[in-house]
Amino acid sequence: MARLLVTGGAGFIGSNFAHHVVAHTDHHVTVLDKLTYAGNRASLDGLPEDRVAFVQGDIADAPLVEDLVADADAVVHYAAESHNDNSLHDPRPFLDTNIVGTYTLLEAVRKHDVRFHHISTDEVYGDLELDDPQRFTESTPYNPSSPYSSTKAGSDLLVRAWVRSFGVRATISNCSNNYGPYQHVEKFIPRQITNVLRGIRPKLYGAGRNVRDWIHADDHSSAVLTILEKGRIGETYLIGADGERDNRSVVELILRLMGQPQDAYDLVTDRAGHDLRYAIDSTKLRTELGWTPRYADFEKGLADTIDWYREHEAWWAPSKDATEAFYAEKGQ
Ligand code: NAD
Ligand code: TDX
Repeated sequence: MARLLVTGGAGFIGSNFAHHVVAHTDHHVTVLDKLTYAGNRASLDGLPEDRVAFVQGDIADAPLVEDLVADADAVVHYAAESHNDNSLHDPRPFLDTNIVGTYTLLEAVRKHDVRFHHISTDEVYGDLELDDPQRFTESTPYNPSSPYSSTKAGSDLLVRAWVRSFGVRATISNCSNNYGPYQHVEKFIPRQITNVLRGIRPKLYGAGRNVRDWIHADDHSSAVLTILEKGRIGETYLIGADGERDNRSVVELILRLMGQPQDAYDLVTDRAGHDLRYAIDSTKLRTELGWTPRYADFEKGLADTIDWYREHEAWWAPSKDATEAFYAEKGQ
């Protein structure tokens, strides 16, 4: 049994990880989460109190972070400002949390010699043309486009520097787009599902040609556990499940699964600097560490996710109106 400090564990992927750890290991989890607009304590409901502790706080609060890190065997760092559209509107919190927060954690794990796993994104690599036969690999040069992805890229580089300069025992993973339960309604898939549930037409940015490489959040969790257990210190692993789809086909699938006409969506103002395509080559993780995803069938995973939002309106309804008001102001 290990004691894991999970930052951002009340967010989408961090809470999925807490559920996964409780179901598949005997590790103890302490969640450190600020509960920003994106955090939801209810995402941890139902987890046993003797397995999961919750601390509300900021990863940039050095004394708090030091206390918690001193008691942990490993830190799994999910906490971040995570939404590209917000980063275009107000970049500052992205610098505070993604850069200064990560720095604060690195100093604490350095002092207490605690194993660190840094969660990052494929967006640090920029984007690909639609017809590019290449996908991102661990050696693709960094080329981030947005304030969000540039702060994630900055945090990755801090981790690499702390490994090399100070001998911190860290690994990094860069994952593609996640879907599944507990995702905030500002994000693409939950926004469209909850729009349909509310009788609002789904909104596609631009022409809807942009491609994302979808992975179920539970597969992301199993990959992170694999890296924690078997990953080589100082290494980066790309996580992906060969799930490339363009946004238009995802909206059409949601509409079909929800019994609506497949053209019942609106094309709206495009995102500034909108990355065209992400695609992950996860060969290193699969061949070196033996990981494979469980959710091979995107349509089935999406249908389960639609059911989850249908059944958990009390979880998402409090955020829906404010999220739609934010988008409406921008014509999206
Ligand atoms: P999210 O926005 O749903 O959750 C982020 C969580 O971090 C929230 O609970 C929030 O309260 C917390 N948080 C924010 N600032 C904090 C601070 N200063 N101190 C403590 N807690 C703070 O994000 P997510 O989609 O779950 O993403 C989690 C991580 O995974 C991020 O690092 C993100 O970059 C990365 N990632 C996400 C995706 C994706 O598809 N969502 C893909 C690849 C990588
Ligand atoms: O209403 C929408 N309509 C639309 O067409 C929204 C909210 C999004 N989109 C498009 C933009 C993207 O091409 O859908 C795609 C997915 O958008 P987001 O859910 O905002 O995700 P993305 O910008 O791709 O970033 C996500 O994956 C990588 C996460 O939010 C990041 O945290 C992660 O790093």
